[in-house]
Amino acid sequence: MAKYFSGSDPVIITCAITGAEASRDKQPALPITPKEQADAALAAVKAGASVIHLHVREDDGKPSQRLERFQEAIELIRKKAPGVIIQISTGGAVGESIENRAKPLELKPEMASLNLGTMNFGDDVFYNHPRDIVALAAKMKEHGVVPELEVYEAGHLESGFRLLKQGVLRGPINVQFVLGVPGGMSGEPANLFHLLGVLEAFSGSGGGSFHWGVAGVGRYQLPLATQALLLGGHIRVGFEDNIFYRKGELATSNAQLVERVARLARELDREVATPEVARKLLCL
Ligand code: KMH
Ligand code: ZN
Repeated sequence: MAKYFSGSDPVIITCAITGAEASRDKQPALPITPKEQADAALAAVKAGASVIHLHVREDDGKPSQRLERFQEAIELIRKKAPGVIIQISTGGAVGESIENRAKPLELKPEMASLNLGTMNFGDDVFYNHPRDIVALAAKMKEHGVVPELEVYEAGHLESGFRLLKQGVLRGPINVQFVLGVPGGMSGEPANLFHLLGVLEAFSGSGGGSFHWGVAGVGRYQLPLATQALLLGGHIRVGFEDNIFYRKGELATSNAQLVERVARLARELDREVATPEVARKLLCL
C-alpha cells in the first residue's frame, strides 16, 4: 500500500497542452498550430512544467500524426523553450492507424507515450493490439526513446509488467496513471491506491524500480494531482485532460493549470523539477 511521502524528491510536472480530443469550440485557448504550441509550452515551462506531452493538429484543428507537423512543432518548442523534455504521443486520436501513430518516433524524441491495451474511450474504442504495442516498444528502443506507460486501468499495468519481464521494456519503468476516462478507471482515491499497491507489490517482488505520475481527467485533475504530491508521485495537467480551472470556469491557459499545481507543490514542500532535474530522475 502506498505510504505518505516524507522525502524531498522533486515533482515532475508534465503539461499535455493540446491532446487529440479537446476542441477550440469548448476551450478557446487550446493551442493548435506549432507556433501556438511553442508559446503554450514556454508559458507552461515558466510556470513549472518540465515535460511537454505532445499531440499535433492540422491548421483546421484535426488531430494529426504527420511527421512534418511534429517536426515543425518540436523545432519551434525547442527554439522557444530550450531544454524542455518533449514526449510525443503514439496514442494519437482514436481510430488512427498504427503506422501513423509510430511515425513521430523517427524524430527520436526523448520520450513517447506507450498505450498498453484496447479499451472503450468515451463513445469510441481505443485499439491497441498486443502486436502493435510490442512493435511500438521495439521502435522506441531502436530510436533510443524512453517510453511512458499510459495506464487507464489495472490490467494495463499488469500488461506493462509482462512486457518488462519479456524484455520488451527496460526498467525503471515510467508509469502515468490516466484516470477518469469513461471506459477506464475513474479518479477516485481508492483506484489510485489500488494501482500504487499493485505497482509497489510488483517492484517489491523483484520487478525493479519505477517512477509514477497521475493525470486526472476532468474534475479529477486537481484532487489527483494533490494526492500525487502527498504520495511522492509526479503530475500531469493540461487541456488534453481537463479544460476547466474549476467547475463552470474554463482555464485561461495551460500555464494556469501548471501554476496551480506548482504552487501546491511548494506549499507541500515538494520542489518543482526543472527539465535538467527531471532528466536525471527519469534517467533520460
Ligand atoms: N487520444 C487518446 C485516444 C497518448 O497520448 O498516448 C490517446 C492518448 C494517449 O492521448
Ligand atoms: Zn495524449
